[in-house]
Amino acid sequence: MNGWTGNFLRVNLSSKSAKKEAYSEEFAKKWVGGRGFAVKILYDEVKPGTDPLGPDNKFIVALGPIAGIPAPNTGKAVVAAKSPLTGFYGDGNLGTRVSEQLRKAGYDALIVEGKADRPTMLYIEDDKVEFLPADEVWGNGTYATNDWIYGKYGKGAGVLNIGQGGENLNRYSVVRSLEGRAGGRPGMGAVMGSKLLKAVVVKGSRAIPQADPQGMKTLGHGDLKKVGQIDKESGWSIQGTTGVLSFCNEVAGLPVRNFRKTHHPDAWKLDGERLNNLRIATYGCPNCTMRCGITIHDHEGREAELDYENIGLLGSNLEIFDFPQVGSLNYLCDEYGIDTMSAGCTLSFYADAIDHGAVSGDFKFGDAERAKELLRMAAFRDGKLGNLLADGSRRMAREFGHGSEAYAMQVKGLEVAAYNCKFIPGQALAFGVAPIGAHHREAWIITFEIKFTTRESYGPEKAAKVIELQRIRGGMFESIVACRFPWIELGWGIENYPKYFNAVTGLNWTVDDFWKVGDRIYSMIKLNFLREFPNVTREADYPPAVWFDPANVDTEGPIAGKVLEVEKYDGLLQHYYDQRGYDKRGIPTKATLEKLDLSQEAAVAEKFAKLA
Ligand code: PTT
Ligand code: SF4
Repeated sequence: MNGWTGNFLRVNLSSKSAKKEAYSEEFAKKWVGGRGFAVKILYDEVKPGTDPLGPDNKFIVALGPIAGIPAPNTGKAVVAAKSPLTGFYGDGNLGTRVSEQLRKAGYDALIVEGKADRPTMLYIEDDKVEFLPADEVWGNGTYATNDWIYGKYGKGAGVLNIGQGGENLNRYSVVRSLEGRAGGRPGMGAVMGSKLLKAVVVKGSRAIPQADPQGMKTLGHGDLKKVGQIDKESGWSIQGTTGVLSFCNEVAGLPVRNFRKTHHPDAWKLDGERLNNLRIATYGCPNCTMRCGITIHDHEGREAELDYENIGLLGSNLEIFDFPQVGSLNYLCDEYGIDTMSAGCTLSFYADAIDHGAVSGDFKFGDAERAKELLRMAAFRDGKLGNLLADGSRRMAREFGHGSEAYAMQVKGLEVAAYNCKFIPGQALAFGVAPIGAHHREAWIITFEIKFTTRESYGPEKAAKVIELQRIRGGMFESIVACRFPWIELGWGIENYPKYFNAVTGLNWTVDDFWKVGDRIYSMIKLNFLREFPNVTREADYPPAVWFDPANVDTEGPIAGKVLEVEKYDGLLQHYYDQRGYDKRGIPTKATLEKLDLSQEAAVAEKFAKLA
């Protein structure tokens, strides 16, 4: 089978056993890879009701046909499991050498089952699989763990590891890579921690099977150069993702004070220009000529990497407008291996809940030193407060009561990304219907909404745009497994990706073929949600209630006097369901599932939801 290795590696930590498992070409074409493989495997193998932090959950690292092949930005991997934060399918995408090394070792996915009897590092080298003790680094943060691994295996190995957040089962702990990246926002780090799996190290020495290796080499290397050139000419990576901060502030879309405010006069202190001035080093994922990772000295003098989401949620949203202090918060999240975004939203929720009298406490917006201490408590589950913080904003709100759930900034349990949609209806929809919870990965339509249509509209064109972007971002990029930035940031043509796919697989797909795969994946995630929560339907696709609250309007600025309107949002949601072929509850109809070649899954779904 060209393009795919045709094998998964299944490892059981309880029995310390490993086996290579072949999968069919039909499976490969139906699910493509990455998120497609992960959602299907988890749906088939992890029963509803399974404890996400128990041995029966499975931790998956999944790659796609172009992952690891030298071509624009292919050094990415999907990590997935049943999420301890949201209670259903969760995943993330991070830059790592595992992408190339696991494929060279001969596998397109790693499936980790069971639970080790002691802290363990999984070492994979082609056919060799070893279960090595990791007691020496258990309790360490990700930086020291990385150094320990570097010392043993050098910098060429593919590495995934967790920090104290994952070890202590913080529900939004992430997986980290040696490249300074982090992924798996909905608690994929905690799933590793629950299995006592501290790290995965992979080395591979085989060729990845390709239909036209020479053609792909020429195409891939040439395109890497072209993308690098476009980046240089456009200057995108001078500010990287952080270039968007001043735009968000200008258009009243910045999260400030737990999303209660949408802009701030001090926001310029955290903008991309200032960050670039403070830059001490630049990092990038493997196979990338854009290199968007910008590091600065944090308040304590350590090297900290900052992206827009981290600045928005650990900075402006906490009303901390001091770059080195925001750097420190980001550093601590990376060291502990917890998600900057959920951590930022959880802390901002806590400060807001204190402000609104839902709970008493001593944390105030703007208090960077206390925020550092709270992050530590969340990572270590230190005391009652640490335990609460480690569970994320939704669980905290349920504990606090007093109506605080309305301003816990989350959807389906996953905290909202750094875009304040108080009056950006299309992006509010994008968060509402993002399949794993409020992640911006699936669709980002803010410039379309503000520049190319009207912000006031709740019309079908916005639902159509969300679907178009979900197909590209959440469908295609997450299954072929490549970074979407060349396309989204530099305008690198979407048609290039089928070209790479066809060169490695020998198939003749067009972009349209990927849309069907993307729709199939989204339906599967939806079914995955539904079988866990059969009675939670349309309301699950609503953004946080505070965005609809007239008491929460801006009193000045571009959206003064405006918030989202419930009835109109509901109409927009209906446009989305209609265009997707979902019923009024937001469930794919039988006909939709059949059209997506999911008849078998439809038959099973009939057991927990009557399909329309
Ligand atoms: C992603 C999410 C993001 S998205 C950011 S910043 W961003 C945060 N980064 C974190 C971090 O750093 N440390 C930490 N402890 N927690 C963090 N949580 C947050 O995680 C990321 C880049 C970025 S930077 C983005 S938008 C794009 N995301 C892609 C994606 O999702 N898919 C894809 N095919 N290509 C993408 N390209 C870009 O990659 P999650 P990364 Mg991460 C330090 O994982 O769970 O998906 O959440 O991915 O390798 O770090 O690169 O302004
Ligand atoms: Fe990684 Fe940034 Fe390059 Fe994408 S553009 S591959 S996130 S360094």
